[in-house]
Amino acid sequence: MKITRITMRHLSMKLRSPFETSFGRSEARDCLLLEAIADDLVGYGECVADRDPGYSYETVQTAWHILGDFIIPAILNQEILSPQDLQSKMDFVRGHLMAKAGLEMAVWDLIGKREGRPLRELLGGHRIKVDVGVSVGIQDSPSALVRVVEGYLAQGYRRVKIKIKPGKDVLETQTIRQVFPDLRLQVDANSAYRLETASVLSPLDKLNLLLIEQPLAEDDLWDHSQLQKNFTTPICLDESILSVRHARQALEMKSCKVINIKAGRVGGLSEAVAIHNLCHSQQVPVWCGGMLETGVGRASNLALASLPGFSLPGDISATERYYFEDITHQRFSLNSDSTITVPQEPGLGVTIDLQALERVTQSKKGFR
Ligand code: OSB
Ligand code: MG
Repeated sequence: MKITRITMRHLSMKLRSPFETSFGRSEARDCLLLEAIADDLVGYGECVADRDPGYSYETVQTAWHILGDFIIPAILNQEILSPQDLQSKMDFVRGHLMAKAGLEMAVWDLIGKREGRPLRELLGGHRIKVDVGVSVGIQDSPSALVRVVEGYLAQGYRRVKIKIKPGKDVLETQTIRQVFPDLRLQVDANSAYRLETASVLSPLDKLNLLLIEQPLAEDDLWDHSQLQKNFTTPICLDESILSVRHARQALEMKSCKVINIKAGRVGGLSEAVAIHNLCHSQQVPVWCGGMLETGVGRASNLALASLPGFSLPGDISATERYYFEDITHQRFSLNSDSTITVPQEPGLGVTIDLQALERVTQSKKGFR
């Protein structure tokens, strides 16, 4: 296929409630939406870089620059044979994996629409619904946290992740465990500790957690391997895994026992599937992480999480957990068994509410 036109938009969507992690607090979620036209088909892709460089060095503005000034000019009107072919055409750009992943998603959507097949099927997924959980931001007090978790349990979520940071970690997690003894519970530190300071987390090892996510630095595999030796609870890596090579090295070094896969973080769905395949072949559990996506990115996450190796619930929640209004006509809701149904329509399986899209568009740029 040849992509003849692309529109790139900077979106800002107000969150229903502020989301706080160890790297900061946000009231709104920014991202880029790519609209790619090939023949008479329109494909969409979400680039999950945020406004601030807190989770990753990439931001909406770096992605805007890399896509607009380098990647889009290089691929426009070129024959693109497959997502892999697109990746080889983007190879001249070092890093900037979220920018690349956003465009790759639009190409997957176009391929699915051209072939009349849902993304789930293109990726090799079989599940028609996937187990999900909710990621709960840092709250003002342990009792506030209990109330928020209670609210999500009342909505039907059966797995909860709580964000932690130094000073808001052990007491918070112990409190939740005490109030909800059987809850499937995990924590995420987003790189807030160092090997020397992570010993404060040792009481967590007695709380029957599913996993402890990304306690140490984003560029560190070695110290995670040292930390994992002191914990029975599996360490799960998020920020540290940017490629299938990192995943292989992390497993060889025993830096983790579980991997969180986000297509945006690893440069796209192709690399995400490769990491899944590696882990699946070694019986290493993986799960689908989230980046507070719009309906576009959520559809992509659901398709990815339908692959057989995704054996733990994903950070994929219902639309209403994030936004009052979304940019897709489809709103995702939680089934009574704490699952969300995977879209079945061709490509991502979502259609865009153009009026809603205009309301959240901060700026846009067209290429042809
Ligand atoms: O570390 O998993 C993370 C959101 C933004 C950036 C990083 C993370 C998160 C989440 C939210 O935990 C997961 C979701 O989309 O529900
Ligand atoms: Mg994480």
